[in-house]
Amino acid sequence: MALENLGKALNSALKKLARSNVVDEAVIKEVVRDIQRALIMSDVNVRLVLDLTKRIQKRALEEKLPPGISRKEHIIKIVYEELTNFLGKEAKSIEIKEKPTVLLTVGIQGSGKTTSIAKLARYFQKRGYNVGLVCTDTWRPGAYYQLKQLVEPFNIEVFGDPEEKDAIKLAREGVSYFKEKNVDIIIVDSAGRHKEEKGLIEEMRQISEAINPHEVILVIDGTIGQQAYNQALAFKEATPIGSIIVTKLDGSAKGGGALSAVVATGAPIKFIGVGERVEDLEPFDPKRFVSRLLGLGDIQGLLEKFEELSKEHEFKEEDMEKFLKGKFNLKDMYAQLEAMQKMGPLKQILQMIPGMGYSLPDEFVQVGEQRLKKFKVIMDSMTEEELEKPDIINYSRIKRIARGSGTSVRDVRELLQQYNQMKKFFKGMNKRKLSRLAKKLGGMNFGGFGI
Ligand SMILES: Nc1nc2c(ncn2[C@@H]2O[C@H](COP(=O)(O)OP(=O)(O)O)[C@@H](O)[C@H]2O)c(=O)[nH]1
Ligand SMILES: [Mg+2]
Repeated sequence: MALENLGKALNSALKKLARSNVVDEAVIKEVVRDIQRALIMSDVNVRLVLDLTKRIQKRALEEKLPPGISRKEHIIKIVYEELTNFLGKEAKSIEIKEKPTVLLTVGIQGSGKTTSIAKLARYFQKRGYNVGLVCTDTWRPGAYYQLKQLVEPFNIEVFGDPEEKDAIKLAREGVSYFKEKNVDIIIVDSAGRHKEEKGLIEEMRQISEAINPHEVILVIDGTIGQQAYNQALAFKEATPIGSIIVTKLDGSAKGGGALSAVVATGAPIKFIGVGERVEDLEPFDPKRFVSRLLGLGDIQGLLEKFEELSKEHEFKEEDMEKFLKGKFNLKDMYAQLEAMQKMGPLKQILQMIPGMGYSLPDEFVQVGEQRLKKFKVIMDSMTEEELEKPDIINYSRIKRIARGSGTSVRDVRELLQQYNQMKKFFKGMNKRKLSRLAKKLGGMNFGGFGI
C-alpha cells in the first residue's frame, strides 16, 4: 500500500514523541511539523493540513491531562482523534431497505466503476443478498464481458447487450429484468465517457430519471489526489442521496489527499478500493483507517476479515478462539494459512493487529504458495497424533517424516518452526495487552474479545 508511506511517516512522528524524555513545547511543535510534512507529501490540501495541525498543537499544549494518562499518551490520543474527525468521524454504510434496492454507479471512465461494482456485488452476496448487475456501458465493446468475467466465479448474473447502443434503454430493461427475477439488489454500471464533472452529472441525471435509483454511487480514482474535491463537490450538489467509493488506494501516494478532499466536501465515503481483485473492497471507517495508518492496529478490522472467512466456511469462530489462546495444532495452522492465502497478503491482515505496526518480519508473513504446498506434503506423512500434538515430534520422528514425504529434515523443521513462531505470536497478543491498548485509545471498539 502506498498509503503505507503516509502511515510510516505519521508513525515515526509518534515514535519520536515516544522516545523523547521530556515532552515540552519544542517537542510538540516538532511532532506537529512532522505530521504536517507527512500529510502534504501525500497531497493533502495545504490549508486543510494547517487547520488540522493547528488544532492538534493547540489541544496538545492547552488541554489538561486526564488523571492517570501520560502527556505522551494524551498527544497520541489527540492526533488519533483529530485525524479521525478529519476523515469523517463515523463510518457510513449503504442501506438496503427495500426489495429490490437499486444502486446506480457513476464516475469518469477508468475510475474503477466496473471493478467496484463487481466488488460491491460480492460484498452484498456474502451478506446474504441476491444481486443482479446491469451493464449500460455502450461505449466500450468489452465492458459487458469485463463485468461478466469479474463476477462469473460467484454466479452473479449480469444483464447487458453488447450490440445495443442506447444506454438508457439498457438501464430500464435491466432493472425490470431483475425486478421480475425478484433479486434483493440491482446495481447499474454506467459508461462515464466524459472528461469532467459536468458531463458526469448530466449522465447521472439521465439514467437516474430512467430508473429512479435508491442511491447513486460516485466512484473516484484515488490517484488524482486533492483534485477529487471538485468531482465530489459537483456530485454532492447534484444529488442528496449520494455515496462515494474512492479506488486505487493501494497504489497511490496521493490517497490521503483524495480521501481528505472528498471528506472536506461533506460527501460520505462508504467504501474504498484497495486492489484489483474482487475482494479488495473495504467499508470506510475513519476510526479504523486512522488507527491502522498510525500503526495502532485494528482489531475490529481483523475480526471482520475473520468473520468473512468463517462465512465461507473456511475459518470458524471456534478456530479463532483456538488461535488467540495459542491452542492450535498443525492441521489448524495449515487451514488458516490456506485461508489467508485466499484472503490476500497475510501481511495486510497482520498489520491490523495492535502493536504489530509495520515491524513484522517478512519471512514470517510470506508463506508463499510453494511453501504451503511443501507443508501439505510433509503433513501428509505425519500421523494423526503428530498433527494434533506437534510437540511430540522428536528428531527420529522428523527423520521418518522427511523420508516419507520425500523432503529433508530441514524442511520438516521449517514447518515446525513456523508452527512454533505462530504459537508464540498469538500468545503474545493476550487479553491484557489488548485491554491496555483499548484503554489508551478510549472510545475504540474492541468488541468480541470481552475486554
Ligand atoms: N490497483 C487498483 N486498481 C484498480 C482498483 N479499482 C479499479 N482498478 C483498475 O483500474 C482500471 C479501470 O477500472 P474499471 O473498473 O474498468 O474502470 P471504469 O472505466 O470506471 O469502469 C482497471 O484496470 C482496474 O483493474 C483498485 O482499487 N486498485
Ligand atoms: Mg467500466
